[in-house]
Amino acid sequence: MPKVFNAMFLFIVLVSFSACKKSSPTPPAPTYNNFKINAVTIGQISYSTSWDIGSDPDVYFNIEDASGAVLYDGSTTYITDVPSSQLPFAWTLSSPYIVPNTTTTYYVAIYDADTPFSADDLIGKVAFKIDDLKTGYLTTATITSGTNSISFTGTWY
Ligand SMILES: [Ca+2]
Repeated sequence: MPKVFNAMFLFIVLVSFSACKKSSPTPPAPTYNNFKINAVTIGQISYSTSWDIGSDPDVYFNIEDASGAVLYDGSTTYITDVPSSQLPFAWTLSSPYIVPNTTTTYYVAIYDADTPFSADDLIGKVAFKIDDLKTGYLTTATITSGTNSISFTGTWY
């Protein structure tokens, strides 16, 4: 029965070929629900105010909400006597800051540390909203407010 044999042979060949065909795995859909900030750079601050008598400001930043509540406290890691020539100055956060809500406006608030001599001077606040980065799902942003400029880099997840 050569015809049956041929048909069976063809069948086996076809089955073998289709078994060899690899289905390309579908890559997992990227997740863009949340954002964590890994690093903040102070690009520029105002020097029109003389922040400290006889020396440059001792700079740190907080992340604050609209009411001024401190969400990320950088006051313990200020940099002493920062001249304009030392900017931009980059901080890598010891642990990434998870932005609570991508649709809420938060602030990078830049200070001159004066404690314990007097209250810290607010140099300026720069507002940001993570949803503004959603066009192109940027992971870095530079934001300027008046004479103050910051940038941050982070990760979507
Ligand atoms: Ca001061």
